Amino acid sequence: MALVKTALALVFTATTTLSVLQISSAAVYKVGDSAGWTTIGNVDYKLWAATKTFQIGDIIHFEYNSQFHNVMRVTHPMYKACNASAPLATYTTGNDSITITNRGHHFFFCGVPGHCQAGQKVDINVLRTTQMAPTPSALPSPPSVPAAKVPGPSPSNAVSLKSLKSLLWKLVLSMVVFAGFVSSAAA
Ligand SMILES: [Cu+2]
Repeated sequence: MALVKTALALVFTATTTLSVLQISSAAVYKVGDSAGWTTIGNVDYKLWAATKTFQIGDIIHFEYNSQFHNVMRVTHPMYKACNASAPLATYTTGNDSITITNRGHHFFFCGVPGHCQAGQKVDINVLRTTQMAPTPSALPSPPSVPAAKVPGPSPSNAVSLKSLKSLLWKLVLSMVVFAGFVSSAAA
């Protein structure tokens, strides 16, 4: 039975490793990538957001010249109307990191008059589906994204973590099978 215990211990270790990876795989997204948070160059923040898959725990990073811009988190109606009269939160450092803690839409715009109207606004949408626990049916499939337009520089460490995770899952599965085999053989 020592073998079973060893196998179970290995399963536990691998599972723990997986949960740690789950936490550490949070990505940091710089809004607008190299352009940052600006009205210069007509950055398409809608397209920028569409090329990302935001998850809970991810960090949204706004980088801008605080003399000319700011970041306001607002409701959907305020977002649509570019109404900066009563923001839910205001960030003004020029180097603002906002951690996403819940699902759904997170609406941001620049509160400087005219900037939101000029397109300095972004909708960070955290979908219900995750890689680890996919919820079947219920949800409409996410809208297809014209991925070809921008070679989205998705964080490369997230990609390698994903493959590492799938590898670990295979390991866990094989060990579970192994443990089952050993215990049935021992019985
Ligand atoms: Cu601005």
